[in-house]
Amino acid sequence: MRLIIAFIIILLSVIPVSASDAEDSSTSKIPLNPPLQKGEISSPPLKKGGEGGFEQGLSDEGEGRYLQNIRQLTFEGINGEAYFSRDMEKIIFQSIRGDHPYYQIYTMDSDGSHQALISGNKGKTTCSYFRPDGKKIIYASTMHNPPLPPFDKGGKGGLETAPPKEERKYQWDFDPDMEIYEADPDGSNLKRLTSSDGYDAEGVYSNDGKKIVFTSQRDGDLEIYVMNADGTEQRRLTSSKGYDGGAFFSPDDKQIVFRAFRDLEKPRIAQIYIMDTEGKGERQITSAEAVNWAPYFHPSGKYIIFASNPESSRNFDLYVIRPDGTGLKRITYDEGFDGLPYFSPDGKKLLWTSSRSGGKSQIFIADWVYQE
Ligand SMILES: [Ca+2]
Ligand SMILES: [Ca+2]
Repeated sequence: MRLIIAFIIILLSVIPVSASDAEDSSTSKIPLNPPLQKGEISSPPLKKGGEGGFEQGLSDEGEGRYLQNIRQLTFEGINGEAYFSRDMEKIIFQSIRGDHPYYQIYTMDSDGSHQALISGNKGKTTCSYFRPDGKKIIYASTMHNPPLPPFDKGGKGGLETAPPKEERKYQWDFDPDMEIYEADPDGSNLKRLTSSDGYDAEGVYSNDGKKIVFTSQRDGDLEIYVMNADGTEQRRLTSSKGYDGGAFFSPDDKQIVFRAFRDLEKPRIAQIYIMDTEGKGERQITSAEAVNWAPYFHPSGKYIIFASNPESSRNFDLYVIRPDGTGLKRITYDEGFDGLPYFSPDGKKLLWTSSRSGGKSQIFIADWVYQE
């Protein structure tokens, strides 16, 4: 799902990140298409709130139209991909912190308190999600065949398992040992739901809790699959070349919104698509030449929020668009990364991952005051 690991890998692998790239105006000024209405992008650039300003609920006038009372919920390590429980009491997310070299799954209260590791420290994990009844969670993990810890630069007995960076630069890294697990909300009672020869992750429940939509590479290409919530009846929904993933159900569970990197000639381009839950009736709803990804329906069903980087390969911001492809509006204006958005079940709050506080990505929450 919205898979921050995959995202980072995409950045490292298909988007050359270098100083010269950042300064290349030909790649940093890709216009949105259809073009934004002037009034929609004319708000002033973000004024930084100053050190720690986000705790004070400061936001710029552009963002302030839609996001109020912005607060940073995580401060330790690298954090991302956060989702509410249905009762909005809890948030589940992934983090690299402490002695854990890879992302692990944590929960916290919705005010950022009581942050707790629930995935242990075995292998890599990603893509966690609450079942709507709050009694179970899912996440993806390599725990059945965990990689050795990464090279310890301090020379304290760590093992070098990863090839040098240069060799990894253009490599897709979808760990074939990544499988989807179910657990109790405290991480106990683990049950493995997938066992395919290939990456399985990006799992989310339907709103009725009966299905899980997920991404798998079991058939060679990265495709979207659906299964019953107990792991039975796994079947494929997409069959186009390229990375189809990051799927979520619509509020009525009749549609699935996802993103796909389908243009193999232009690996920097991803688009948002909607299909029905049988994989039929697929239609593309974005068209900007950018990485349009991490889509999620507002609980009203009236619009979809997603992340895109039309101005610069490095600056992702949040946008909304209607399911018919109209009504594109920009939401965030920070110069850092803003992505992986997720609405609270009541539609009144937004969780997202941002590097706006400087440096590493963190989880942010705001009041969502958008009027469709
Ligand atoms: Ca595919
Ligand atoms: Ca941004």
